Amino acid sequence: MLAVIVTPTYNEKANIKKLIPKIFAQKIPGVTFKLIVVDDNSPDGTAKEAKKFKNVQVISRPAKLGLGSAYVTGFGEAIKQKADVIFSMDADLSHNFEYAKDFIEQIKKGFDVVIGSRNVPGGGTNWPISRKFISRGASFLAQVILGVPAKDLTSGYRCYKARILKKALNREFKSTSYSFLEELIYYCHLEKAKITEIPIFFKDRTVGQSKLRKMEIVKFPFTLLRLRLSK
Ligand SMILES: Nc1nc2c(ncn2[C@@H]2O[C@H](COP(=O)(O)OP(=O)(O)OP(=O)(O)O)[C@@H](O)[C@H]2O)c(=O)[nH]1
Ligand SMILES: [Mg+2]
Repeated sequence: MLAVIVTPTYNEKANIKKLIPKIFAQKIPGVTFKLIVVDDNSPDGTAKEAKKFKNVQVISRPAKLGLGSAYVTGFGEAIKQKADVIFSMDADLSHNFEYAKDFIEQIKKGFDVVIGSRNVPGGGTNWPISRKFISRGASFLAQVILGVPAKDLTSGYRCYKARILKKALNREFKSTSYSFLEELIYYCHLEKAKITEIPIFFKDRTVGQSKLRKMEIVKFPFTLLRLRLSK
């Protein structure tokens, strides 16, 4: 099984050099891992750092074009390389790749999409209560408005069967930024994907800056409604 991990980066030099060895330290019998880093010309030299490692492909884009569009680029490349399953994960060490075996276990059970969830028993974050509240609220709204049966719809840590991802990506996307993640899981759901969640502990970044803008959070409910009403 070829499992390609796609991670978008913008100014994650210090994090990426720790993340890559942690990814390749994971060994699952019968599974080959490959990593695709989609970097948006990070001024801190993230791309150059990532290129020092083997089994890592770096796609360098000319400018900061958004998280969603970085995923589209990386997923497209993974599909082209005949990946069987495709992981999405952040580069800032918030997502621990030790969970890879739990994701793969669910894929082997027959699920099409596995979400690394902070909102199921055993999962969580070390966020302050205010951010927990925003994240929970966003996931709840997404669940109610989009009708996707999962408790953590804003989580970017996921594993998809390539077949379902390819189908979902064929749809017309409205978002190029963070809400791309909700749009994608919604389209997977419309494609009748079998979706499940595994508990993950999300560790807040300790290095580098957040790229999530406040405006993105404010616009979120409207983005969901627009999505739901258009399909
Ligand atoms: N290529 C690319 N990567 C991006 C862009 N925006 C964010 N990222 C990356 O996407 C991942 C998630 O972004 P974060 O800023 O960590 O977002 P977050 O996890 O919601 O917020 P914090 O971790 O609290 O800062 C990180 O690996 C970022 O470097 C972008 O425009 N282009
Ligand atoms: Mg982060």
